[in-house]
Amino acid sequence: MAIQSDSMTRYGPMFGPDYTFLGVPACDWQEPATYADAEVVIVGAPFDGGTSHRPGARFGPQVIRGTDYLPHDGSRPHMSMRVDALEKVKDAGDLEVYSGEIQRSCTIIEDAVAFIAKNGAIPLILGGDHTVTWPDVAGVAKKYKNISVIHFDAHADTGDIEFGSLYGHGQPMRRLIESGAVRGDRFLQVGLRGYWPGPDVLDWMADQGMDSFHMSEIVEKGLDTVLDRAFEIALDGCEGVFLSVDIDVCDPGHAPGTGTPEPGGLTGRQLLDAVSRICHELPVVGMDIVEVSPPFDHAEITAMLGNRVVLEALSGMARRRADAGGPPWNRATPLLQGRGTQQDEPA
Ligand SMILES: [Mn+2]
Repeated sequence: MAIQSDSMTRYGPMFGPDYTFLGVPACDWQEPATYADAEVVIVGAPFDGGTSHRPGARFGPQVIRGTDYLPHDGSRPHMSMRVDALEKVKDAGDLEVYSGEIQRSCTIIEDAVAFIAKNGAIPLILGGDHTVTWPDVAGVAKKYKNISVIHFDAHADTGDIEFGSLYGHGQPMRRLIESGAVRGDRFLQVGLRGYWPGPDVLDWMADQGMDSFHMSEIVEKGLDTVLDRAFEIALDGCEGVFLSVDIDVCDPGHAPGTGTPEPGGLTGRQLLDAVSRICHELPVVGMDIVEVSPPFDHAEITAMLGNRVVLEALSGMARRRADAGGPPWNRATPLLQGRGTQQDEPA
């Protein structure tokens, strides 16, 4: 069904007060002039109508935007990377999506994401459950013909029909491959574990040429080795990378506030490092973070991690931009090297 983009308006955060991601300037996704100077446009997709178990991710955008103890002043200089994560970021608010209408909501999200991408910004979508990655990636794929996807998750999300439906948070990756939006052999998955999906779905994934890294392989080889391999595949003949982060890739001890927690995952530290590396070393053209479910969170653990995943991604992108115009930054650079008033005073 066709939803006209002009039927949409900036809604503001759909659940809660109307504030932007840590105070960055607001923009209107339908008015490209309002984000012409931005590299990244944040947009909320507060949709959790595709959940198979615990809902609540519709409240994700609100907490990801605001869970931070520092002033929400639209500026976050990264201590070691020496760039301001928020310098070229604007926030378009939440799309008006109704969790009871899955296809209509997905169409609204895809239209907005495609429009933002075509107008030159990197869409960064705050979910919402993982259903939204189907329209997120499909929207970005309308601009870039050849994209690869790096997908952090406990679950493969490659189910075919679940609960009698083709659409839900367990199936977006299958829909993306079947529709031709992304090639199966350019689909990288990191952090899989638990007891779903079953052998028939794993057979289908193998037939598509997917590269899916189970936690046991990550533990055996090390996360950096797995990422190096994923980077090679992701860059092979691709114009850009879409990064999709399901917060349940982390162990429930690090991210309890999520709908389908699975023990034995990554640490928060590992996820932040991986996201930072990806956004610094790869041409990321779109990103989403999904499955943060505040009603199941404890002490804002998951909300804080979600906020930092976004900040580390933005810092990595800002550092990539800075590297292009000057001496590249090195992860091993000591924090205080080259700093101090004596070195910094103009001649
Ligand atoms: Mn998922």
